[in-house]
Amino acid sequence: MIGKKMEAALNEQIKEELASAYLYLSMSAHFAAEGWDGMAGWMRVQAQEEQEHAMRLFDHIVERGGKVKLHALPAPEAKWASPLAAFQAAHKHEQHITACIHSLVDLAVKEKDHAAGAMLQWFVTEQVEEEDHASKAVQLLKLMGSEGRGLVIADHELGRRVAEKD
Ligand code: OFO
Repeated sequence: MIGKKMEAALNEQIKEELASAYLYLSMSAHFAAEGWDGMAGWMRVQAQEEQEHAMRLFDHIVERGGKVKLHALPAPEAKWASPLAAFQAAHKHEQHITACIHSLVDLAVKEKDHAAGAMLQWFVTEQVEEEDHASKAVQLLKLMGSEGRGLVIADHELGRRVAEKD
């Protein structure tokens, strides 16, 4: 049986993951409207992964006899000054999510909740990848420049991203 504190904290994290999905969907919509199909696709794959993250937490709560409580999601931003600005925002967002996951691991230790601790280790590893993906995209956009041919090539390159299986 999951403890009340951990249940509440994981419910909060479900909200964070779904808010991440919402943010990346908004970025996808923004890029699609601007004609950057590759970057729109990258963000769409990312949004899909975030929903899967939320469901991992959802299932953990249910499997341990807890109750999932869904919270209201804030409306995400809808416009970014440039592709680089959007990917920098994505990278910053992932750093925030990493901090959330680390706090949850600390709580699992404090509460002696070994089951949650084990489940959360997957997220610790995943966040290394999440930050790396966003940071590599930022690096690519910086290298290729903010306009013209360079950006077209970067868009094509980022569009090659496909959903990963864990
Ligand atoms: Fe769920 O990792 Fe990104 O936010």
